[in-house]
Amino acid sequence: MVPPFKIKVVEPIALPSAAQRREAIEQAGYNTFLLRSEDVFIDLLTDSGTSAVSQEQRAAMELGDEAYAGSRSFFNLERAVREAYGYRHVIPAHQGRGAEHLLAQILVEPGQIVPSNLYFTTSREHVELAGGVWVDVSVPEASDPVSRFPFKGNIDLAKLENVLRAADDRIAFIRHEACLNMAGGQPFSIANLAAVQARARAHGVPLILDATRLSENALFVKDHERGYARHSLAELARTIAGLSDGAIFSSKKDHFVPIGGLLALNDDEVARRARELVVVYEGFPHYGGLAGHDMEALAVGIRESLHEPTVRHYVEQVAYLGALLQDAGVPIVLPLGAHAVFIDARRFTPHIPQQQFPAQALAAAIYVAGGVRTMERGIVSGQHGDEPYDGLELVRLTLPRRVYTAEHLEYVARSVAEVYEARSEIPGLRMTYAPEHLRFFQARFKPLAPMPNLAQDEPAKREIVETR
Ligand code: P71
Repeated sequence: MVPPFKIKVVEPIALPSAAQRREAIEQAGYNTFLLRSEDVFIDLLTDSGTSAVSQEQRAAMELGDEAYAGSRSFFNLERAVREAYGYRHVIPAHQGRGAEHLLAQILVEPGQIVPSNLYFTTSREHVELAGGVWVDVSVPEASDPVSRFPFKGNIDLAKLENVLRAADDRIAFIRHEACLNMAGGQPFSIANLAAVQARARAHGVPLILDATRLSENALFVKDHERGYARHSLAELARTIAGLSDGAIFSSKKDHFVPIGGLLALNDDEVARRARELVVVYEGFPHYGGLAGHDMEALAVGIRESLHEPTVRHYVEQVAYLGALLQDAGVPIVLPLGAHAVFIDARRFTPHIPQQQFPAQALAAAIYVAGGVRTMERGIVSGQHGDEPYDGLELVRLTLPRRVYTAEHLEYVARSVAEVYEARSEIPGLRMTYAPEHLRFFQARFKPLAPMPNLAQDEPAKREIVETR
């Protein structure tokens, strides 16, 4: 699909030399989070806060009301959230995890359970810091990288019912994540969400959405769930949100803002407690850690997130990159999800045992080969303490929205294909430093054998002109 926008402001990028890349990844402890962005050519680390803002967002930012309390920009944001999703109470937060923190502090008592589809790192951490216990109730297809099931974001209703029966009065809330990040970004169906809601009601338990990437979930529903083909994304977003009691949003994704998050609720008492806590951790309830201009950009971004050509173009970009990688024989997770192509490191580097961090090693190798930054989503991110882990072992190539062109994606695919040719030479890693919380962000590694010389400066790459 031809992009439904044209580019007006650009940021120069350049490929560092092969020697610089090798030096940079070593300095970064073979952790792509620890690279400097100046050492990165194409940055597919995350779609979080990295999207391009629109001219309408920039114009709205000029009108930001920076009043500490009663900011006009807050009321604009509140109106946008109510119109798009229908929630009654809107509490801004500095980003998604700020909202997760408030929610966990309010709803989770020590020993209580949060059933959820798979996990998200920060969501789980906040539940556990509040003394809660995370229980996975995802469908089995979510953890199967070769299953073509289109709704890997669904909750397994039998698993959920078992948890609810066994622990009726110890359930804090049910968490249902849109475009399930750790599975590969695949959606839930509205039918599944409605069935989860019915069970939540029957047991008197709140159902909270992680509504991050809700707009792409709505598009997948429109395209793949029977009965919704004629619905607009706006109608679908209202329907989805209307099946829940509340939501957290990391607005840094499909709301096109560099910073921002939301806690949206229908229950008056929960919202009152959230407003009590927001002043302790985020700021006055009329800004929650955001500037007035941030809230203006977010209000506009929420409306843009329901513009079908914009969302469709993005999802098709992901599909395009996925198809290029498949053509090169690279094993990826299917079906393709919302925001990223996930390489299956177990099949890419079968010679590296999981204890030697194959996805982490592969992400480092991909950087060295072409200056492309990706993210490990395997044992480093997923293992909890000393618990055994034999889950997914993936490298995520995440697309910022409205940022890269088809040529960038073709370069990425060529670069990964080169690594695939030399895959047997990629060494495993050993971890030399592991922080206590969310270790993947800052852990450090050393290769168990020298990294192969993947970093050729092939002619196509050398043509790139240094601009600074
Ligand atoms: C992503 C991120 C950002 C991230 C966070 C933690 C580790 C690595 C990267 C953030 C999400 C998310 C979902 C479903 C809540 C958050 C937290 N994703 N829910 O995918 O995907 O939001 O980052 O705004 O605090 O790169 P926050």
